[in-house]
Amino acid sequence: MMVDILTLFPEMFSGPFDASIIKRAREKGIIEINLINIRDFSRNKHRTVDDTPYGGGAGMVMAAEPLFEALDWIRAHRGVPDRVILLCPAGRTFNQRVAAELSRVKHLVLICGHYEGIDERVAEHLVTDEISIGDYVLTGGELPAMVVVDAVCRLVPGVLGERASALEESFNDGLLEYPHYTRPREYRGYRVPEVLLSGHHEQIRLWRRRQSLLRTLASRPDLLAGANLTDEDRKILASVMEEIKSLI
Ligand code: 4GX
Repeated sequence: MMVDILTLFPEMFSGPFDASIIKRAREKGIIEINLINIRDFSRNKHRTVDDTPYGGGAGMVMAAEPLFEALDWIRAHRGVPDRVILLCPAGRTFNQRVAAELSRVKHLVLICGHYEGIDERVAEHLVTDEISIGDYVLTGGELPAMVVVDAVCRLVPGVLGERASALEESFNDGLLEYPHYTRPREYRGYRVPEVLLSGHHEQIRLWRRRQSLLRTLASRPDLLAGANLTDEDRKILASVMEEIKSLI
């Protein structure tokens, strides 16, 4: 997969994309991430990329020209991208389903906006998708771009190890994770649940599934509606509900 990121601050990306899993995926050539400075496509002598808004008002607006020029350059040198994504508060909210969808294409372009916003002609004639990472206001589109690239790239085949990606496929069925423990079995008097030390694989599986269901019910009940529940899960949940009824 190729990801071209259009930004005024390419240096912001060095940390997250040069460590851990994304670093290894880039080294292996599974993903190629290119940082493109929008300022390089400004045609005026001061290399400006923003201007005052038509109609007046406070603040500055990112001009259309450098972004259209940058997209022309991308099309000429790297081919026509599958998606041109603008990170902005008005976009559809990013989630795992959107990440999975984007992980199946070959070439993404992400545009990171600044100031009060971008000349509307960019959204109208250049952008295919507008994405928001959530309802809060950031200073620019760079952090959202990092979030999107991280979540998308880990789903590209070969980026995670075989074990991790098998887990990703089959496992939690839209539920929260069960709690994890490692050595020692007792730390400052805090003990690891006995069942995990028992070696009874079936009991451990049931305990973990019940923990996933309990956690989801307690912290994110909204997820249960979209979860992939088995008959066994429904039985576990029914017994949990009976237990709650007996308490009240
Ligand atoms: N999820 N922001 C972008 C500037 C801007 C405004 C309009 C394009 C159009 C955000 C978010 C977010 C603040 C990034 C405004 N760019 N982006 N920026 N939340 O708050 O994606």
